[in-house]
Amino acid sequence: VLSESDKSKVVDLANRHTKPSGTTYQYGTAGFRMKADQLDPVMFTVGIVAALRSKKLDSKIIGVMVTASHNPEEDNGVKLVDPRGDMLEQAWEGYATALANSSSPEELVHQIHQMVTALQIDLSKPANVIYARDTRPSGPALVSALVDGLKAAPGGTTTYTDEGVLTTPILHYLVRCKNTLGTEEEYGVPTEEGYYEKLATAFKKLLKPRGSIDSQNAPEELLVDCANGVGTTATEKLAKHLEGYIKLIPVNTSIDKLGVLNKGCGADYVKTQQKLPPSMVPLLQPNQRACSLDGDADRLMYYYLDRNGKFKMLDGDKIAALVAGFFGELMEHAGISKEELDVGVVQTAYANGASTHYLSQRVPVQCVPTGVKHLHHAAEHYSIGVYFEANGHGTVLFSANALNVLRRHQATSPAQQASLENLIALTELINQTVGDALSDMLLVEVVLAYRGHGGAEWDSLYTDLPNRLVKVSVKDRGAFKTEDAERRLTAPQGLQDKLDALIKKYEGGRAFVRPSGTEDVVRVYAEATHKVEADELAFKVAGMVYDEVGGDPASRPK
Ligand code: G16
Repeated sequence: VLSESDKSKVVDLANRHTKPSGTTYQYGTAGFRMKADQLDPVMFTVGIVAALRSKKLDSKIIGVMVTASHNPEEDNGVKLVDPRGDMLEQAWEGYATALANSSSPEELVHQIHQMVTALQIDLSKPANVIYARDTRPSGPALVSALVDGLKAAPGGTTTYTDEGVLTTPILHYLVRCKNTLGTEEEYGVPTEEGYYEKLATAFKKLLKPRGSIDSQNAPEELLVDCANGVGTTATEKLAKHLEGYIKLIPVNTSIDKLGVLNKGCGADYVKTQQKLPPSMVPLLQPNQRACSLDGDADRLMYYYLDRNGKFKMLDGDKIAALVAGFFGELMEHAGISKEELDVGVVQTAYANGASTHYLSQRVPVQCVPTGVKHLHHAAEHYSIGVYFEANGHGTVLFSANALNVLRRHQATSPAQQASLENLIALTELINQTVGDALSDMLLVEVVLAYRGHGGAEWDSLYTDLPNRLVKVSVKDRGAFKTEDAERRLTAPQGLQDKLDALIKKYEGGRAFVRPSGTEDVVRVYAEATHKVEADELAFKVAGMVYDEVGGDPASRPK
């Protein structure tokens, strides 16, 4: 299938990006992710895959995002974005992995040949790709490797555009906007400014200017921990569009300083440490809420200090509970029945048991494996699909039918009409392509303002079961296999039985073990009725995990 000149182009360029022997790459939870200094050859092959994906989909625009999100600054990663702005179709992950693991340029040519034949890709079609990166210092060099891959793509011309330094959700937004431009499904103005404008316009429709009744409960200002990452510029730009409505105050904004990205701050810090980022301590007052983004601004964690100044966390589960209830309420107020539009929630095994209990009494709730790609697809089965991971990664999806129902619905009173307009504005405010911290933040503020609630009232929807997350470094995390949406282990053999026997001893005990798809660790989650027991259970399980497969003795959980 590949012409001789195509083959030599691939070989020539691949020679500049050879894979170190002994390294194995895997398209994981959120694409390829590892120490940045190992990624060069992967970036090259991802460039080829992106171009082939575009050719396969009639030259539609494919996105490539270079980021390692919440991971440490020295990591980096790359993920592919499909034409509607969602994650790469899973069937292609295997091809991306096979190309990345080619042991030589000639082997790479062979793998491309296999892929093109199996997928019947018409190579003569042009390809269109856009890419962006987060603020990591390793980004520019990795982007050069990506561009070499795009240049190496066989067949018709590959056109590519550098969208610069952007948040992950903005890149997803751009991909969808560009692919739908001029169609009935037009999603928005395909520019970064277009994104801010779209969010701000919807927010202003929902929350009338300060001074009017609707907005009296909105905070004067909101502290936004930007994790010293790309969320800083996005928050600053969005803030300008929201002047007079809400004042966003970015904190942790050192994007040019080395070594501080996600360090002691950001959404992952808050979720795993269950405490305020130290930089927030002098800034936050009792009864005040604030939020944290992660390194590429696709995760959001809220928190507040109660009236005694005690830290309280409002995670992705709490956001799901807040938002799902709000849609139910607005639909009722707009005169839209549950038969016309169903609301459903998608979670993962990390969802706090109390949140699952609370939500299940109100709406259908589904549990899927970790990774936005899994949640997103499950949420598409509902008219209004709310999906959030406990770590704050999520969004709300509206089906095509839901949008039609909203457009056609005839309100019978001014109050119904107002609720209907609010529902329609929410479809504009919420990023439909992927979890988006900034869009989710505005959504939360809208719901709280409507209800006249602050952090404490929101928090009181249900009380989290005490829980603990532990990472275990083991020799081979590949030895751990799971089933039942990652809630049970099938390998190593016999370990799940031992875990079951242990968990039974704890009141309200629940625990599971799964290999991470973004870090070289095994994750352990445990919850129980009492905090000490949740902690003890987590560490006992972690010890069992370590003892099963071994690893660095220094990292045996204590
Ligand atoms: C990524 C994924 C999330 C996932 C997280 C942790 O987040 O997008 O869906 O929850 O990794 O995954 P794992 O436990 O497999 O390491 P992010 O924000 O880093 O892109």
